[in-house]
Amino acid sequence: MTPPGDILVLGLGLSGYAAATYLAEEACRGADLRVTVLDEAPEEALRPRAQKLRRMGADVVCGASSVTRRHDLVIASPGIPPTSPLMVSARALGSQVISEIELAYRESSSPFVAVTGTNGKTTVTALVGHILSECGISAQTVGNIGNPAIAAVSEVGRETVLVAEVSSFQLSLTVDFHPRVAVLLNITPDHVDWHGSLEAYTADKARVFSNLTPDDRAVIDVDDEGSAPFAGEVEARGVPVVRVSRARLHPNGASVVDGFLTLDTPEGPEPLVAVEDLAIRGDHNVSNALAAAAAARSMGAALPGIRAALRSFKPIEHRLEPVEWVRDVEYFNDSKATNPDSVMKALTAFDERPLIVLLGGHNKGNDFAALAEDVAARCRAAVLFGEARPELEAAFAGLPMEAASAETMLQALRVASEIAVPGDVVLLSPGCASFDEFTSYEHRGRAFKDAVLRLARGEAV
Ligand code: UMA
Ligand code: ADP
Repeated sequence: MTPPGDILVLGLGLSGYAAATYLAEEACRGADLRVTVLDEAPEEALRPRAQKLRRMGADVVCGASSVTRRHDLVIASPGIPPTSPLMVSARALGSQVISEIELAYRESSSPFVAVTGTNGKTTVTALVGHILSECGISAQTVGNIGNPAIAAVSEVGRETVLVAEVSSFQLSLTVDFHPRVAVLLNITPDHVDWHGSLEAYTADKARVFSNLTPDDRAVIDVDDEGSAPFAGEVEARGVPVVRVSRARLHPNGASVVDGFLTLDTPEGPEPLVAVEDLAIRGDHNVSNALAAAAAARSMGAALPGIRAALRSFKPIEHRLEPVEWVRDVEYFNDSKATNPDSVMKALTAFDERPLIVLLGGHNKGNDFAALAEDVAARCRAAVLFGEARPELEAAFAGLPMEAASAETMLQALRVASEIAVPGDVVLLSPGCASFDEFTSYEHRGRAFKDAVLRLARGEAV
C-alpha cells in the first residue's frame, strides 16, 4: 500500500484532513511514514483537526506561508491554486505534488467511475451510485460530492465501485488515476481565476481520459461544444466511447427516442423511461440521466434496475430544488449554480412560466454578457446582489429588461418577493460562488430556504 516516506499534506479542509488521517493511521499501523500538514489558516480555525492529527503522530503547522523542505510526496488540497506560495515553494523544492483523488486511487483496489464536467457532476455521480445500488452492485459516491475518496478506501472492500465526482482542481494533479469508466458532461467557462485560462481548465478536465485503455469506456456528452471534440480524440486511441446526445442516437450511444431515454445496445435500441418519468427537471437533467444510465450500464447494471432507479431518483438539495409556494408564487433553490452556464440551463427548466431570478455573489472570473442577454430574453425580472453586483449591472446595462439591485442575497429575496405576482417563479440561481457572504453554497441555499419559509409564515426576511 502506502510507500514509505516523508509525506506532506497541504490544506486541512475536508480532503486534506481525510488524507492526513488516512496516512497517520497507516503510520500507526506500522507503515514507515512521516506525515506533515501545512495550512495557511491560523491555529484557532483548525484546532480540533490539528490536535487530533497531532495525537496520531502527525506534525501540523497552521498559519504556514511556504514549504521549507523537500518531501517525498505532497498531497495538495483542491482549493490551493497553482500560484499560491505553498504550491510554488513545494514544487521549487522538487517534490512530486498529487491530489487526494490520486492518492485514493493509488491506495485502493476498487474500480472507479469518474464523473467530471463544469456542471452536473454531483447529479450524475449521485445518480450513477443510485442506479448501481438499485441493480445490486455495491457502490459508494466519493470525491468533490463532499465525501473524500481517501476516507472510503479503508471503509469499503475491493468489490465496491467508487463513483467519484472529480473536479478540474483534483484532475490537474493526477498521474496514474485510471477509472474504468470516465464521464465528461460539458466544458464551459468556470474557475478561470484558479486555472489561469479556459484552455488550461479544459486540458485539466481532459486528464480524466489520460490512462483509459480499450478495456475501459468514456461517456461523453457530444451536444456540448466543449466536451464534443474529445469523443473523436479518445476513440482514436482505441477507447470505446458512448456518445450522449439529446439530438440523435449515435451507434452505442444514449439519446431520447420518441420521448424515451434510450440506450443503443448490441441487441438494438433499448427504451429506458419516458422523459416525464424523471423527477429532475430540465433538458440538462435529461442529458445527465442519459450519461448516468450509460455509465452504470458500462459497469454491468441491468436494464430493469436502471429503469427503476431513473424513476425513483429525486432532485438533490440546492439543485433546482423546489422550496415552497408563497401567495401563489413558487420558490426554487439552485444555489449550486455558481457559473453562467449552469444558470442558463436552469432557466430552460421552467418552460413558459414567468421567472424572477436572483443573481450574484463572488465572481470566479467569468464574463456575464451572454448570461445577461439570456436572462433578459427569458425572465420577467432579475435581482442583482453581492460582490459581483457592479459587474452584473454593467452586463445588464442597455438590455431590454430592468434589473433590480440589492446589497445581500436576503435583501434580493425580499425585493423579488415584493415584485412577484401569482404564477411567478422566484429562482435563486446565482451564477457566482457564495464566499462573499456565506461559507459555502449549502450555507447560502439553506439561508434562502429558511427565509422563504419565513415568508410563507408571513414573517419578515
Ligand atoms: N487553504 C490554504 N491555502 C489556500 C487555499 C486553502 O491553506 O490557498 C486551506 C484552507 O485554510 C482550508 C483548506 O485549505 O483549511 C481548505 O481546503 P479546500 O479549499 O481545498 O477544500 P476542502 O475542504 O478540502 O474541500 C475539497 C473541495 N473543495 C474545493 O475544491 C475548493 C470540495 O469541493 C470537496 O467536496 C471536498 O474537497 C471533498 O473532496 C467543494 C467545491 O467547491 C464543494 N468544489 C469546486 C466546485 O464544485 O466547483 C471544485
Ligand atoms: P456540479 O457538481 O458540476 O456543480 P450539480 O449537479 O451540482 O453540478 O449541478 C449544479 C448546477 O448546475 C445545477 O443547479 C444546475 O443549475 C446546473 N446543471 C446541472 N446539470 C447540468 C448540465 N448537464 N449542464 C449545465 N448545467 C447543469
